[in-house]
Amino acid sequence: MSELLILSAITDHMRSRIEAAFDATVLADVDQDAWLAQHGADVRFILTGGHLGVPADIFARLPNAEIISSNGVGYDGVDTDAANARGVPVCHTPNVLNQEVATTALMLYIAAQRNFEAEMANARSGNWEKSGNLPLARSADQRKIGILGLGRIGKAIAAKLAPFDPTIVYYGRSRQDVPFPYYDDLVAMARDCDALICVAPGGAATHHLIDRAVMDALGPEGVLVNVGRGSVVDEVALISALQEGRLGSAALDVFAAEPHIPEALRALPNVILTPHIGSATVETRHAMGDLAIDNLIAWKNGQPLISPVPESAGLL
Ligand code: 8YV
Repeated sequence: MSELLILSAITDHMRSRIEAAFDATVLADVDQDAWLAQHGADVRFILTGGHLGVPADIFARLPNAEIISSNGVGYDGVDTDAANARGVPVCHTPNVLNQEVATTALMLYIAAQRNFEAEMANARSGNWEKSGNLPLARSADQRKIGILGLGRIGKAIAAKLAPFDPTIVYYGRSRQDVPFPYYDDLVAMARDCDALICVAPGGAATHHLIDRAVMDALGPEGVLVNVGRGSVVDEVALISALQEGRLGSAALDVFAAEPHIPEALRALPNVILTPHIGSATVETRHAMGDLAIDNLIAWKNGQPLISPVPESAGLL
């Protein structure tokens, strides 16, 4: 008997909370096929991550699944149509990571703007003493910054940028009641901006939204920051834009086929790359894990889910 099946990596903190509340199995710890054949029908609750979701072949072997809790705000890997078709609600972990991801965006923006990685390398390598200073960087202050995806995290990014006295503008599906000018055309916004910060979710609606035209509009001095999803950026177009100097620089935390980063991208001097660390701190992963588990406990106790995804609204 195992009522909870865990598909994603969990922290020690999550493990101890789960052990106290559930009879649980981590799928990676067992012989998957044999275990699913023997215990699949016992599983009522699923814990997974937003990239992995619940693979269709596994979901099919969990006929009595009642709830999917996805540890992350983005849930593009979770097939919500398949879950809806089976009447299984999905929940995720919004809000608790807003500040952390905003900090990551800010770090990347400043690092790109101020050429921080190359400056650090110039000092550490001893080249400063031999060859002197690098060309001057561009200030991170008083820039016009476009945000793609002005949701909860996008607004936190705007707030964290405030001391840099930026002009914030945004592009998204619709105009919002916010004090920032709205663009209904991403290319036009990119043309007007010094930097574009992408915090858009993944999925079909945002796939390759940042294409060659957007990069060319951002231009040879422009900075592209991506802390949303790699799928939003046309990575092939990005590599050539950076190689050809049509785009100034990019600072990326997310990639099209994680954890793979194309060699051509890694070889470029005008990129800053981090391995999807947007929410990766002890404190924030603790809070995300708690919310993912609290949703499962609420469901088990017959209480309302704390943070269901909008697509599940019809089931609740
Ligand atoms: C994590 C994220 O990498 O929450 C998200 O959508 O992209 C990150 O916080 C991921 O969710 C961990 O499962």
